[in-house]
Amino acid sequence: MDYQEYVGLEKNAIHSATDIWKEDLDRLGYFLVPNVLDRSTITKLQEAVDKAWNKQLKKYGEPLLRSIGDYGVARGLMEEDPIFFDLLTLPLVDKVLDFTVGPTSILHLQNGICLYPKEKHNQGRFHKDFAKDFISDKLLSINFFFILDPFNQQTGGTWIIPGTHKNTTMPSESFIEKNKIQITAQPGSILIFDSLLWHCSGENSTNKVRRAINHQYTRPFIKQQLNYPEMFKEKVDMESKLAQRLGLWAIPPRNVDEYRVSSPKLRTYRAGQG
Ligand SMILES: O=C(O)CCC(=O)C(=O)O
Repeated sequence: MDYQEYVGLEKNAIHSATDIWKEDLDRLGYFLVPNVLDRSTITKLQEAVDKAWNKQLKKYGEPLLRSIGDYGVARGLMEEDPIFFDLLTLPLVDKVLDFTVGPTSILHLQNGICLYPKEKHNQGRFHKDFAKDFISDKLLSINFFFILDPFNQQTGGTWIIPGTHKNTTMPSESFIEKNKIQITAQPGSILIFDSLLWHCSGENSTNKVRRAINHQYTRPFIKQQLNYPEMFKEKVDMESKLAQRLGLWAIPPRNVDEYRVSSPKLRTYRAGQG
């Protein structure tokens, strides 16, 4: 490609596939990684999401879930099936977290999204998952959206508005209409996006459910959507990477005794977590 060069204007050099992801994430606010999960894992996850959602639908009831905008969202998935723990320790997730939010990132949420045919989903309105009125000079929060069914115009692939992670103001309706794009992707792909990016689910005009699993990771000083340390402290090895990702290394000391331990290394909010 031919273009003009200017004194003092640096070119963004690409040396690897990761550099392409970094540039896309910075300029557009997202990138898509195809073929991360194999067919048998996808099938197991589809079944596990269905089971978790149907159990929660029965437990909490449709009227409540609809009234709080939670219809079609299965929460606390790791309580429902241990298969969901595996998604936290995938090498790709580690790799991307290392160069984005950082190696001490913790899970903020893990939700199964079931987009039913012709249903108006609460996530169907444009929103940010990290809806703050400021922009940090370091990335604070990132999403990994695991795609379990085909994403296209008919099934209601996610709509995103590239570049909107850069502004604190909401885009206008005309900007949205002109610039929104719909993600098309195969099951097993992961849509990775800056949590400040405006996005929403599409409309499912097929006769089948469209499933996905949303994960959000933040720097460890940001509160989680659910108290994962409390939920899983008995279930995971405290010294494992999984424990760190669940926030078990970033718990504020409960009292002065827990703060005044003989070394910061012994604190429940461990040294070096940031
Ligand atoms: O279902 C989708 O396509 C988007 C879901 C979403 O916006 C969310 O979980 O925050």
